[in-house]
Amino acid sequence: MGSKELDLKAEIRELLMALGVNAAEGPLRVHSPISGEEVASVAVHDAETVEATVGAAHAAFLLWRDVPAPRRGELVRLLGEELRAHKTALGRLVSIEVGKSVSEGLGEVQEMIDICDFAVGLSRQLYGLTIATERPDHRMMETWHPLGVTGIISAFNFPVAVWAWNAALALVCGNAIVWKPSEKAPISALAVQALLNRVLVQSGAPDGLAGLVIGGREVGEALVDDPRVPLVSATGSTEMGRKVGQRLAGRFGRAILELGGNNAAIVTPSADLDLALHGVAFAAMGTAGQRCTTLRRLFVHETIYDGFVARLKSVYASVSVGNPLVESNLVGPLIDGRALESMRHALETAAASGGVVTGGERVEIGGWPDAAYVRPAMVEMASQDGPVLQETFAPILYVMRYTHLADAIALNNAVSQGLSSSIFTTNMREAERFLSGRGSDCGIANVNIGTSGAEIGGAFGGEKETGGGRESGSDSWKAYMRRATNTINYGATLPLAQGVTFDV
Ligand code: UN1
Repeated sequence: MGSKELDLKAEIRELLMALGVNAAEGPLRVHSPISGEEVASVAVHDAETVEATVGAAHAAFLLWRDVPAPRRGELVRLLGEELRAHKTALGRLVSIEVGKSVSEGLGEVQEMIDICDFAVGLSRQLYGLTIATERPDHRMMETWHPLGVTGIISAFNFPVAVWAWNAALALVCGNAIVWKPSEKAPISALAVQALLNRVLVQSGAPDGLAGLVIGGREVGEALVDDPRVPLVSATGSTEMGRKVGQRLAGRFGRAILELGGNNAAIVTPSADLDLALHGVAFAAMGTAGQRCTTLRRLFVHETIYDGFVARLKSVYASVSVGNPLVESNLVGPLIDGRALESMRHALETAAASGGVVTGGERVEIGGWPDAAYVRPAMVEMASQDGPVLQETFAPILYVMRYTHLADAIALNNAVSQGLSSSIFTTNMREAERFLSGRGSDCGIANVNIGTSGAEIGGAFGGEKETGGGRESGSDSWKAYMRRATNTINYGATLPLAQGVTFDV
């Protein structure tokens, strides 16, 4: 495909038509990172619209919470069907809007379908416990109830899948949702909202149950500050999460924060090195290093360091960088020029402190001077400091050597983020130690798999500055509901707990 022949603007128009989106034009200009060109412009909302959207969502919530959970699951089942039917078009739209490879764009929609399936099953499994009581003729139990309007703030890099994690769970839990997508990816959000709107109508869901608000900071703040929104799930930078978390804490709102990662992998002497090479390559370079789970730090045992790093360098030198719509290209563009600048800055800082940089050059892809393509960079560092301690949202892999596993684990943990981590080893003791309480301190710890590409069945999220939230699978649903403890006395007397007496 010659770059000049690609008319992304026209293709977006066609895709939106195929997906049934009728979006008003407006002042928010959308650029495809594939070409750097403006491909669409969409309308934005203001704080008043947010207020009205939340108001409608709250009214819908009051009705939706009374719908039996398995019936709520039926709505999410229909959403999953709609996504299956439009997987190709939506995946392509995601690829064009944020510059993912075709396979990753489709994978993102698959992740949405998967979480819908999960949530449908979950809609019959919102279990509470029955708990032994200390009093005769009493029963104690927990019940889980719908919480209210759930605000969802999503990032550009997974513009629709992370919304789906939250939306599918929130809806089966009996909540209404209001979504503020990234300003860099409003088109995919409009498309998903159009699909959802269809099934909302089809299933007779209350009006206003799922809202979409587009805009910048003031739109996000209006959502976060609204007292009718008891829970906000926000994905993005640690800086953004700190602000959102503090505003929510000020009004005792709940937060699910999924923020920065600075993920590491350890390659031990017993590792299957072919597998490790593959795992490291995908985790570090996939999605052009723009996943929160991207591998950013690599600790290689000194006895295998030279051979392994040499092989990795040749993979870095040969990986095909270019238009992500061409299937043979594994590394697409950065989201924009600012991302390119921060990558350049990190590499300069690393080099100034003695890091040996391979790659990282800007790559001109024919005819698109405004696009930000780079060759992924590897930086050999003598120690873990400076830019290694920060998350730069770009394909930079800092490589360091280690002697003792305990030191490598300590280095894995010695950053302020705590999302994902891996060990490549065939030694059972090493693997188990890494997974143990004194091993990796991250929310995700893997063996012989890279740091990225988690399945939806597990809880997703991390510790420390990653924000502490958990989304997606396992029992993450509990964060979207409120828990009530119920104690029932079916006897004729009133024994008090803790043996307290109060004879009136
Ligand atoms: C993100 O980058 O915000 O585990 C989410 C992964 C994907 C989700 C990433 N399933 O890499």
